[in-house]
Amino acid sequence: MKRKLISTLLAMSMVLGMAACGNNDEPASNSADGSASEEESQESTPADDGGEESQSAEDEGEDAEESAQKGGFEDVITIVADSDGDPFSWDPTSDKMAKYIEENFGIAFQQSETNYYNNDFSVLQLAATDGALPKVFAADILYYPEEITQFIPEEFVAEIPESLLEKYPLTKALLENDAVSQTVRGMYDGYYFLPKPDSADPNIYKAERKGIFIRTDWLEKLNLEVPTTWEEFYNVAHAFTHDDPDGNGVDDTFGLTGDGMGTLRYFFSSTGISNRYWNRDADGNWFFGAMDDSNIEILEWLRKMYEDGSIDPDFGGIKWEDGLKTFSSNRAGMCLRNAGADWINGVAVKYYGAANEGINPFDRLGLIPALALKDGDTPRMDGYTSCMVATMFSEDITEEEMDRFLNFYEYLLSDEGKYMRMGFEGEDWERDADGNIKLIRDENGNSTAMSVKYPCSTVTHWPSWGFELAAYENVEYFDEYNDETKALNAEACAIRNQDPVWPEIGPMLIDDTVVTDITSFAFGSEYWQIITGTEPVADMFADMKQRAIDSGYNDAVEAIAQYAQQYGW
Ligand SMILES: [Ca+2]
Repeated sequence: MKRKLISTLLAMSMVLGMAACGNNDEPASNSADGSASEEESQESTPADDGGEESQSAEDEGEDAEESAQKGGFEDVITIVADSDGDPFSWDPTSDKMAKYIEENFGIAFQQSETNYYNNDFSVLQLAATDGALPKVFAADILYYPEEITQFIPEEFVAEIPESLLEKYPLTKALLENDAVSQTVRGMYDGYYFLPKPDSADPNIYKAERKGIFIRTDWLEKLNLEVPTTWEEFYNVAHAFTHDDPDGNGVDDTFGLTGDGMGTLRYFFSSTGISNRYWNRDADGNWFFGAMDDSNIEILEWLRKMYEDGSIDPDFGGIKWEDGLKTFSSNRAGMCLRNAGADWINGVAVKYYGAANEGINPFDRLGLIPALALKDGDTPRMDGYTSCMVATMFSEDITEEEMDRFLNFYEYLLSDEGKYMRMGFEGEDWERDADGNIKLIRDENGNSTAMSVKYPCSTVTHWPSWGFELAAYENVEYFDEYNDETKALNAEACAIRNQDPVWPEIGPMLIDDTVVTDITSFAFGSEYWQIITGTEPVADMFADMKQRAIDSGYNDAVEAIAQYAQQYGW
């Protein structure tokens, strides 16, 4: 992800309103794909708000092999492009993957100068106003809604004709299942981008990939279970702090560390409200989740934890590396962090495992994937709405070029094509008799370093950041603890996916100062002040709300209501 963005977003990570894909950081280890994005993020909700299952990946895959044309192109079209990944280079004489794409899909890609991965969005915006956009480019629409609110009405980008989409059922299904695409279609009456979600398979991560890593060996020692409610969470944190879970006779441990309120607020969706985003009540009124009084109950539990000394005193402003360091040094029993398959493996191997040699980290680590408000309630996590990258076409792309690109994109979505991001079958990976994908390793045990062996390989990344491959249980993806990682991830997803809390998409796409000005109101640090405060939680919460209203909250609500009326949200 974009390095410059990271600092900006860290500064913004506790703000209201925007998609706030902040707290972006170094990806966890990822053996098969050097460019895994780690986005604290949002992701495509099914357009129907999650009510219906979409077609399974397998079914779609079978259709795809017929829908994408492979081979039979008489010429090679060169398309200037940007994939929102490491800049690629293109040399079919030395890069087998580039050669393969030219031969089978009739495309040669040329890396654009806009190079969004390493440049500010302003470079892309300038190219847009100069009529110099690359034919294909990708950038984060939820960071930069201008891509929608400016690029589409000013006709910097081309509409994707529905007649073309008819040829590509997987691509069409992806658009139809993507809530952001559907919201934009409702606003501008057409498809103007291809979504690049974190996972091309919407059935894996229906909810945000957040988790609280927990020491299961400590739980066992104290005869406790992995907590599922806020009260149990409180009790476990208390026991980890006061009951000597490591059994050394010294009072030297505590309950919770992690990466701060920005992530913890995802767990507030136990209330049924998305704390970090805009919501609508039963009467259709818009409200920002962090303003809702239902949060008081959770803040009360956290206040008690703070008073007990069972939450890291630096939690409010902690950096994720420091939280992981504390956790890995066996001082804290729980650690809040991103927790998709990639991060589960990263925490277990790169952090906990590296600091505790000679043990299997999965003998000690479990995961709290979501919490329920009360006993008997379903644990809930925010629905995954994508910190999503949009792949767009410049207005001067020809229909033939777009068709050629869409054909390649369709192939990448197919069951065969999606494994191209792991290289080639028989060379970089192989399929065993049971259909499991295994990495082919050299005598030192190393699998293919994609960006080294195939310098063009980021051109296979348009359909997603590849998190589906990290999650699929039948795909070997990690060098260490592959099976343990996938099993724990699947267990966590099964809980989070039960009943995600879906935030509203429309307000994420608003580019209006009345709404964005209120983003300077820092709910994360306000919440931390309440947790660490001495006045009653409810009083401090009411005081916070009043100050948010004084800084323009009601105007933002009204503006959103107007946009909602205009666009039919
Ligand atoms: Ca101890």
